[in-house]
Amino acid sequence: MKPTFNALGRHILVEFHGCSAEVLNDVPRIENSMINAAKKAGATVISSSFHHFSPFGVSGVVVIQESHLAIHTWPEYRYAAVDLFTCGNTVSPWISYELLKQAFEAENGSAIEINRGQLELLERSDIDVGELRDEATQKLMVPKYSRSVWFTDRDENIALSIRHKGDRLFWQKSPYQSVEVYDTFEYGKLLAIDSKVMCTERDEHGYHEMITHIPLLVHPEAKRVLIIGGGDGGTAREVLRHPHIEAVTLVEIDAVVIEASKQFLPSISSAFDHPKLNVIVGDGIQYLADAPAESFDVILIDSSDPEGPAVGLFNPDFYKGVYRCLTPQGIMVSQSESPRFNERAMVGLYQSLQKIFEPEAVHCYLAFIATYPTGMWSFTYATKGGSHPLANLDDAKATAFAEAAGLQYYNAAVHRAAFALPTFVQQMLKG
Ligand code: SPD
Repeated sequence: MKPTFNALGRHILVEFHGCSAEVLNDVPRIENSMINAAKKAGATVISSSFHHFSPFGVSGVVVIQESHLAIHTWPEYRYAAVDLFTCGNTVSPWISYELLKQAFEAENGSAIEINRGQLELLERSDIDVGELRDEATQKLMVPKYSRSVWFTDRDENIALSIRHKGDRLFWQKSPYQSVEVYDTFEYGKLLAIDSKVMCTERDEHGYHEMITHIPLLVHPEAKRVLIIGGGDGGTAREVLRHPHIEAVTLVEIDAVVIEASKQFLPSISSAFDHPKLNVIVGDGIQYLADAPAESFDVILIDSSDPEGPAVGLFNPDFYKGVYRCLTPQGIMVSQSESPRFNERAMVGLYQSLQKIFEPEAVHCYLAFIATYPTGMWSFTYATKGGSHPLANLDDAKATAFAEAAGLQYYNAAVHRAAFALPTFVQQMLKG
């Protein structure tokens, strides 16, 4: 059918009401829907750029050879504002309209169409633009499809965004949380829980080496290790590098985290079949409550952030159980969030542990984790029998271990330096 408009372009301004709030907050889903809507309408997609807004909403644009499709969403109002702007008569923007209405599960859609560059108001020049194009410009004109889609880990005030390849490799809502895997450009595969980065292939080493080797190179003779959380397997992999360890128990509440990691993060989950590793899918809090006293030499709390199922892993009662289950020379380390991203959790845990262990038996240390918001991450170390994390370190042994194991972050100097806290962190911990 011949187009009825007599203009250079068609601009359709769309209002979608009563949409699914969940869909409107989902960056990859919106990007995929917009690209699909552009393609099905007959457009040639050149690039896309989509970001998450804090605390809610997505903003993005799909550039097409025939102009663009743009969107901004307000999930809290179940509302999306969409612009469909197409030039020429080869694209049918109303097809995009219908597809997006379905994709966003909109109860109502309305739109107005404006003709842009009405021909009766324009005067065509004689210049043949084609003659003005040199060879280099012509090469640039060949459309090359590129996507700019971002995963964002944020709270109300701070966010970290990482660009990924656009598709979500894994997404499952378990009974506890939402588990996702993305393929990022700079950090390899990324595992996220409830939209927070848990680990990435490229910089997981800092976190997993520091939560593990600090206590294991200080404890005189650890044999039995308990990991609470750690469903990606990275901490277990590091623990099992120590040949004197006889048994490792890993208690992860969410089987979906283990499955996603086994499927998409093989370098991190590589120890799951190790004969010394006993994996229990269950509640770590209950497990510890039922465990015999003095049953572990080292306990590592490799939790997600204190939301959802991990809230209890920041509770003082849980750490009373940790204390009870440690052997007399036992050491525990817990991931304790970022001084800037979650000061309350970090300081709260430190102060609770000082009450449960002796005040001088508790030490905070830091590591640089580029893919966690602010990049500065803390761990809290507590010892039952007085093993000081620096006085009890044998540097030569730590160096030999780190070299033989081919570690990427931990070494004896980093071990010592990690306990040197910036003044503002010292002040936070003093309360
Ligand atoms: N905000 C990120 C906190 C994640 C801490 N645990 C990560 C699990 C990696 N094994």
